[in-house]
Amino acid sequence: MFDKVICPYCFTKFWPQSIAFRCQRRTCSNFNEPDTALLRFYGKVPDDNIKGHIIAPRLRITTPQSGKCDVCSGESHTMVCPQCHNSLPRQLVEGGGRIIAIVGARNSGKSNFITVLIDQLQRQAHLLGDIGVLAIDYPNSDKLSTTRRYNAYRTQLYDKGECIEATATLDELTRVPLIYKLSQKGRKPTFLVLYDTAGENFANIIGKSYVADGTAENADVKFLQAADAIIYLLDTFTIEAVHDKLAGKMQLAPIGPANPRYDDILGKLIQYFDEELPKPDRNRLKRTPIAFAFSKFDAVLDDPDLSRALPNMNKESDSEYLDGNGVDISTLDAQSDIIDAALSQIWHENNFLQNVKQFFENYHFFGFSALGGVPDRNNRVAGGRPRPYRVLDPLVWVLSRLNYRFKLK
Ligand SMILES: Nc1nc2c(ncn2[C@@H]2O[C@H](COP(=O)(O)OP(=O)(O)O)[C@@H](O)[C@H]2O)c(=O)[nH]1
Ligand SMILES: [Mg+2]
Ligand SMILES: [Zn+2]
Ligand SMILES: [Zn+2]
Repeated sequence: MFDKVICPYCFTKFWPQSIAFRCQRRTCSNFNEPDTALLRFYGKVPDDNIKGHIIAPRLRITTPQSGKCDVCSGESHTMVCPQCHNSLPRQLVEGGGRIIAIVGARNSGKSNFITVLIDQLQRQAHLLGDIGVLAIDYPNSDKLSTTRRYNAYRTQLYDKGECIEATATLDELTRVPLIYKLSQKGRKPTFLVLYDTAGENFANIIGKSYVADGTAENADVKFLQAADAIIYLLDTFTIEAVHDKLAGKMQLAPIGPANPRYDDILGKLIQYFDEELPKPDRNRLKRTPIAFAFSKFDAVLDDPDLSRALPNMNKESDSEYLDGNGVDISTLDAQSDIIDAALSQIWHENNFLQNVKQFFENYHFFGFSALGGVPDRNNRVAGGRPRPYRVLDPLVWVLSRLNYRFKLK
């Protein structure tokens, strides 16, 4: 009858009946009490405006609409995770919405992808069918708000024409995803949960908790396990054959510990899943739709030698459904096959392919470009603004796997 809810912050699963609330009445005598769970999660207070007494879960048989404060008796409608106390969108709790996780190692192109993806969704979602897109903002926190943070990216990329560079700082905001709700009439909503972490998190956490002491208590692994579908970004410039060809003209760093291969972390993750996950969890993950999306494809398609490996792919022919005539998923299958063939027959990436294919049962490959060209030395986007190529494809495929109904060809 009920589905468990997955918190998009701490990835704990809980029954919706055991949701907690936050009393935000200023007159509540516990309004200023320290929130130890939130402190533990962030290591410090993420925003002074997030305040109020936590109304603990009670034994209930249905999902409550509100909670009554045990201190001031006021009613609160602000739902929070019973574990980490972050605010949760009501529809995620009540509707059992699904979660699409977008992840990638450092420098895989996440920030630029996210910025362009949301712009494209806002402009083009109608071409896919009646899909609505809505930013989910953190209540009472401008600092953590999806809209504010997205607009900062957007201003940089679209208004100033500057590429977003690899995230350097490790602040508490890297633990707060941008969250968007995708809705379609008659369907449960889907939440896009976008973590633009300073990639080191992704690598180090695995390094520390898996390789060093062998435990699984790390956020990234939990995140992947909890998601209903995954978009996994991979840095095309660290495919060896591509790197060999472009390193000179683009002054790319050598592949090594500071600039690891695109499948470095993925290989470790798969090894971990194979060896350590309990069987039911492993089987669920194996069936999870996963889109392997190679970023920065502009540079590959602009190179006459490299592009020969990719027949029928070129920057001038973007995703077919953008003509408004409907979605034909077989065009995405064809793209996946082209990339699969290039990886196996021309770029000699058989080890990666073997790893993916022996573990995942529901995968697809994509090549996309957020920017459409290589940024110049001053980090300005070629042509002054992004010219995206096949940016929506991974999401469209994943949504088709989650049984979205598109406008059909
Ligand atoms: N040629 C090209 N380079 C890109 C593109 N997207 C990102 N890059 C490059 O990759 C770097 C890292 O991208 P970013 O989005 O910050 O990656 P993140 O660390 O995963 O968030 C940028 O500074 C750009 O130099 C693209 O679409 N085309
Ligand atoms: Mg980034
Ligand atoms: Zn939580
Ligand atoms: Zn109160």
